[in-house]
Amino acid sequence: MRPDRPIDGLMAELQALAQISEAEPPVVTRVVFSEADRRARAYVKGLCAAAGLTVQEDPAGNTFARWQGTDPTLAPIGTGSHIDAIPNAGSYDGVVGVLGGLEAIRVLRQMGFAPRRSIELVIFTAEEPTRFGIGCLGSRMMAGVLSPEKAQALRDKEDRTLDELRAQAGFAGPLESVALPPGRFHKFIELHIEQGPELEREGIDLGLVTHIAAPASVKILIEGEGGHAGGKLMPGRKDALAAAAELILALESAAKSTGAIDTVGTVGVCEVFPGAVNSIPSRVRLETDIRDIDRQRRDGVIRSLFDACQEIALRRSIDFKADVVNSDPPAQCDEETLAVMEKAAAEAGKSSQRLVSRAYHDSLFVARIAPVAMLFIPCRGGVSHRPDEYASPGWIGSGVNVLARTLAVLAS
Ligand code: HGY
Ligand code: MN
Ligand code: MN
Repeated sequence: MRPDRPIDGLMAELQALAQISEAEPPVVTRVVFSEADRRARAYVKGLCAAAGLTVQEDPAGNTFARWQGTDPTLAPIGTGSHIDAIPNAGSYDGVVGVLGGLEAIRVLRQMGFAPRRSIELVIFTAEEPTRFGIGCLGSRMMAGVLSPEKAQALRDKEDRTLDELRAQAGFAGPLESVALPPGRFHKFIELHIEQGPELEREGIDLGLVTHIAAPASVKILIEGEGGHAGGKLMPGRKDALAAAAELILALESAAKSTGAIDTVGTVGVCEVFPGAVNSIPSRVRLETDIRDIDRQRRDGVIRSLFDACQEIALRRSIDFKADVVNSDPPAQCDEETLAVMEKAAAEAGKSSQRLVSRAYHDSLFVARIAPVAMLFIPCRGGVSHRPDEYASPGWIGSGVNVLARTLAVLAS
């Protein structure tokens, strides 16, 4: 089979989708349930319908575009990713798996392939944590990892609920129906940019993911004492931001000292109150992101973070409130699918190597209900979650080519 037709059409679609942003292109910001997200969903659903797929959405906004197989009694092969994007992001994260997955389906249809198992393109809602502070909202609910009650308790920064926002975006129906039974997919494969430097540095065309890192997120509220920056002398101050600074460095040192390069710790959100230059910070809100491919090591860093909170609180007589938002196990990918992908890459004349995913993905949760695999393509300089994120047409074409071959084998 030679599913390596030119992908000019796909590249144009990627560019068109990148223009649908809350920010000035080339910056992509597309937070779930925002006006840009709704326009992006409409655009992609239009492409799926034009490709002859049957499109359905669940009450949380997960979208399923199905190519009916000859034997509808068999569980489908799934592929897909997300189209929401964090603030100040790029054009390829998630989108390559959605539009590239659609392109793989279009190539197979054009070649007259008739799948025995249906092939389903999935667009997961809210893969990014921006809106509600937790990542993979749609796939967590699909896998039954996040209950409807817990999902409905979430709030965004304007204190809006999931129910409110999903209704405004046109999604109704009980969230209970989002959870899918184990075996709903026979196999699930996600095409994604690596979001790391390895493939490009080694000159390898494709990454075959063996494990997906275990993400955790901890929210911390630090309560000190405000006051006049001039009148209140240094002795006896309860400066919440100075305490936060110590905590941020404590997290960095805990992540660096596990003895493993796979442990990472980041404080990506730091909100200071009252935020006036001449007023001592009385309250600071931090959001931390802690990951590792080894769950024990990752949990050790969370424990060190809590210990540091206690020690700093005592020494500075301030209060800390720390809550674990999520601390998920890593996922092991499906060996059978890995072997099919490895063979497909070789037949396509593409080099491939096995590697771990340091980013989390919806496949981390789909893995709870189906065997999953991920196919990585390089991204320039390993850069992601930035407007200069870039994947070349050659890299994307290789990914689509090998994904199409893999889908054809698994759906036969
Ligand atoms: O943060 C992540 O790993 C993913 O890109 N949302
Ligand atoms: Mn991302
Ligand atoms: Mn992603």
